[in-house]
Amino acid sequence: MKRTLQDYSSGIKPVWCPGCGDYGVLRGLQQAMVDLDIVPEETITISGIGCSGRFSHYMNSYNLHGTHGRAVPTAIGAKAARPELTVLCVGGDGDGLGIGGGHIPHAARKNVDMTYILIDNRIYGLTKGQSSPTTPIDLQTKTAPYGVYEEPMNAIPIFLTYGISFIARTSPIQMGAMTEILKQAISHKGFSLVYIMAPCVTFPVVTFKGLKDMLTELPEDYDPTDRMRALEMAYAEDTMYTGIFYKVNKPTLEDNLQAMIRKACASRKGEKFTVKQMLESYT
Ligand SMILES: Cc1ncc(C[n+]2csc(CCOP(=O)(O)OP(=O)(O)O)c2C)c(N)n1
Ligand code: SF4
Ligand SMILES: [Mg+2]
Repeated sequence: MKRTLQDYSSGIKPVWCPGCGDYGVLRGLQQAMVDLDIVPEETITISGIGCSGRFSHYMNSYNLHGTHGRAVPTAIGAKAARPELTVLCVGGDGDGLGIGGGHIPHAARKNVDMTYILIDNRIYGLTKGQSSPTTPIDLQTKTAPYGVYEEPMNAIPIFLTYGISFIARTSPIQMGAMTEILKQAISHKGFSLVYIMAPCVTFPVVTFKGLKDMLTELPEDYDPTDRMRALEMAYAEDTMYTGIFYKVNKPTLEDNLQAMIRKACASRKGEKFTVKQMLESYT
């Protein structure tokens, strides 16, 4: 029997503020899972700390609500230990670009087969409105009463130079396109990063209306294998492009680990090696 949205919901009622952009992202993700017929029992959702970090409570999957900025390395560990699982990782602009920003290039280098959903509301929502790495310059926030004086981060060019094998930007204001992108990201063999612009309505920096004016879909003839063109589009100043910026196939962490295991086994020429022997070899 075909699964429905309910099959991907934990049944816990979200505590997000009414109108929060995270509701739309959750709905789009669950719809993508219905469409792909993903098995909930073969899925793990790992999230960081933040309002976006609550995702793991609301998904019907194995779930782990980890520590601030550490969702990505936790997800890498989950995939390395259980390669058969669909691994979803969710975090905010603070979680993923601030405290946790240093983990993304390593997930990219390893090309871990997981999907990272980074929800950018340009503010620290959970902790009540401090500036984040993407808060616009001059905006007054709880931590910048005279206005933000640092330049906001433009993350898509950074992700392109990290060599992430699937990079997209989207928003719940483009629900159909966002769901389609999430489907492609989950189906991608390798590290897929879906950057989602979604408003925090309680400490608003971007609004649904503002996003409508700000976002433009990449042109139909856009070639997502052209990294230099992707950089150009990511640096566009007149609009913020959405769609799949870059997509390439390359070996994943799982491919490389399996190859390494085969190499190690061949070098031991069939010799049996117990865990006890291995532990004793370190003493
Ligand atoms: C090590 C550590 N530092 C700081 C915090 C406090 N803290 C919790 S969530 C958060 C920022 C959340 O912002 P973001 O990642 O953008 O998520 P949002 O709430 O906007 O979805 C901070 C600073 C923490 N929990 N742990
Ligand atoms: S504080 Fe902002 S991000 Fe957090 S639940 Fe409320 S609207 Fe959403
Ligand atoms: Mg945020």
